[in-house]
Amino acid sequence: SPQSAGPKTTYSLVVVSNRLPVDFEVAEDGTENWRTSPGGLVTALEPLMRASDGAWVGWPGVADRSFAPFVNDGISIVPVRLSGAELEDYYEGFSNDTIWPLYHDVIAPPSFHREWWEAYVRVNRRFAEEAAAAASTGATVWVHDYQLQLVPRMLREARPDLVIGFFNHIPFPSYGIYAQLPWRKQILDGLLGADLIGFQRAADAGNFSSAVRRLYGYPTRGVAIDVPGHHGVHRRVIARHFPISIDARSYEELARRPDVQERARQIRQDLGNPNTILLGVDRLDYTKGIAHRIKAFGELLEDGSVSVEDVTLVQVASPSRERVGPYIALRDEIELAVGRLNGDYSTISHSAISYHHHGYPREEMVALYLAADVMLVTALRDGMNLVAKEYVAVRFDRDGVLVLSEFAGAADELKQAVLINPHDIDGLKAAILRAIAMPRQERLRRMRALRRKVFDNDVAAWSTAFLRTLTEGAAVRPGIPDALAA
Ligand code: GDG
Repeated sequence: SPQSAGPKTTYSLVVVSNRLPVDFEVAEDGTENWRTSPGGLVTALEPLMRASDGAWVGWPGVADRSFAPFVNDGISIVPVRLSGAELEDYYEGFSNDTIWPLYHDVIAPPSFHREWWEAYVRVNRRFAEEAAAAASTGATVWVHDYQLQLVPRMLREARPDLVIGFFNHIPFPSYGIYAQLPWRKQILDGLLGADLIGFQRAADAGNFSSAVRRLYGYPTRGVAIDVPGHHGVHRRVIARHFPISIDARSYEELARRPDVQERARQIRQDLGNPNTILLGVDRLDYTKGIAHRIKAFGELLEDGSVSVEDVTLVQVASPSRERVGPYIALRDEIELAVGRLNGDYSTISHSAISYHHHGYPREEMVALYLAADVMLVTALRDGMNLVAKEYVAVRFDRDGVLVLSEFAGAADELKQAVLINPHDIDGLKAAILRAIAMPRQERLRRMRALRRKVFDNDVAAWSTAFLRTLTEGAAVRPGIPDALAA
């Protein structure tokens, strides 16, 4: 087991996120253990946390269980307890059925329930208390995502000595949409407790600043917001974009492995050797535009532009939020559409859509990316979309075409992709046909440019830029005694 006892009690860098980088699991035979979930965030922060004596505060993935802090793989883990009822109200309710749909431009209608909000406040307070207890004097605390927007303010009240950063992984909506939120002022105030608030796109940061102006009237200048504090001393809060990325090199390394390449060949063969493999990889989420993609592909089959012998769509829809109402309805909708298309067009030897409601190991995902001639990212709204970047990182052969929604944050950087508006089904169909027929020279030219973008701004560059801006800003922050800002 990678864990060992005896962690120290305070740390100079504390990361706070809803989920820990480790999950507590109980197997069917009752055995219990910790499993590392190797996300990009962990990969990016691991070296920094080891070097600077860090701790990670978060929920371990099971309700109604308390765990003592422990060390896993050199990182101190501080588990936060959630009850089953809190999980329903704070996480499935307020986080995933109020904030998530609202911040994704109300693609699904957000539900507003006062008891969900109360649970959100209560759970945010618990995270803030755990983080405050784990942080040494003058420590840097980095809070992540929409589940924990009240934590920065709560932390600042308890610990004015701390340097506090917040990163929002999802979009921040325009004021007209944000204004629907009954607790719109409280959420802004919660976020403004941070010294630095990071967003995926410049437009998200702009939306946030304009909500602050509209609801609080605080003056903003560029990325700086002047927040009145105690005794007439103003704090300068920075709200700007830091587009997140992936550990590009590790994806390329996987793609270069002979067994992964062999698996990619096998996939193509098992699909009946079509000329073109189209691929979609998403959590099964209504923000990802899976239905739009299937509709466009279905019309291409219907009007005879493509045939199932020539083109197969592989769709991985990994299970997600399966107890939240709109997600249950979405699954039915998608699977009805897939079933219809396959019923109408598949032959014994060739499927129209090869559909998979599964999570796969990363090796299998990389083999799928390698096998795919065209990657379809058709999100209706997406903070960034890491799948687009992973596809690019994997294609060391510089081949493959990325079709990318303008509404994904990634479109700000990945301009050499074939950019589409997923609501425009005719435009999407034309883009798919264009991608299928794109000459090799053009594919190579575009992919080379895309790869430069992704490798130049990998996830290590992202976290370094965020933390440098956070700590450098804190050193010159007005209103904080130098001794604390050092
Ligand atoms: C949020 C924001 C933002 C998916 N299925 C499997 C699997 N995945 C992996 C992908 C990718 C990740 O999950 C999904 O990341 P995305 O960025 O595409 O989307 P969200 O989950 O919605 O993430 C998003 C992100 O936060 C980071 O800030 O980019 O906009 O919504 O890495 O590869 N991985 C494996 N098996 C699967 O079946 N192994």
